[in-house]
Amino acid sequence: MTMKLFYTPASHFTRKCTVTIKELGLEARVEIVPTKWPHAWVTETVPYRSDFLDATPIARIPALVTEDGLKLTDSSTICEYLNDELGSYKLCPARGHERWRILSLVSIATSGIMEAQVMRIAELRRKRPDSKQPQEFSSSFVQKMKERQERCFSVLEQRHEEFSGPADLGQIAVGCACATSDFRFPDDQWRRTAPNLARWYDEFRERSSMRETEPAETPQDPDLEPTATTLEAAGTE
Ligand SMILES: N[C@@H](CCC(=O)N[C@@H](CS)C(=O)NCC(=O)O)C(=O)O
Repeated sequence: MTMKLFYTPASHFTRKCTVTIKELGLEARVEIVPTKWPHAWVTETVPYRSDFLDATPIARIPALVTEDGLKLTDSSTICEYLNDELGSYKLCPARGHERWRILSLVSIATSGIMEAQVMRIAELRRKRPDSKQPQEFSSSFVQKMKERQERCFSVLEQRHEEFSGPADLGQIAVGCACATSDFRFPDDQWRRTAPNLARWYDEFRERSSMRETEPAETPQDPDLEPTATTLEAAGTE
């Protein structure tokens, strides 16, 4: 049985996994299962494919079903599984200072920048179905997320010399986070905050694993727009 990775091309969390798969040469062992999301996912439980729900009760992508039937969610857990169990620790050693140094970069990129990016997008799309306001977002929340991103980019800039070695899980996560700032927030000034990091990223993005996984919009599926029944079941107003 091949592994199954539930995926959309817009998700930077999922891209961490697809870049890791390519860097480890595991493409033939993974079936990519595309998912389609209506924009309503931001505030509502939307209809999910049954195989996706079977793979993850969290209903977030990425989700990986392994060859022996383990169900893994969370991009960092999935990347560590691929590296540790199938990749002979090529992208992060099994233990010691170097492992934790690399994983500290993964956390800043994932729990810091990527989570802030997705929360900004979600907040900007917030709207109750019965609202007369075109948008209902909190400017201060959006600003808070932006400031979190800026702090993380500043720290990565201070650590830019750590990015000179061969590709590792930290570089992959940071590269995917930089890419989403360019893709979703082209007016952000992260390159000014982190000029040395930006120089590294402009080289890193030329790797075939990065070029072959460029972000694109999640396909929309009108058949997956929520119905009154699904909203009621989810307790949504
Ligand atoms: N911590 C998780 C975050 C995953 C996540 O937030 N995925 C987003 C897509 S980029 C998602 O599926 N959102 C749907 C939802 O929250 O309902 C990870 O690293 O994988």
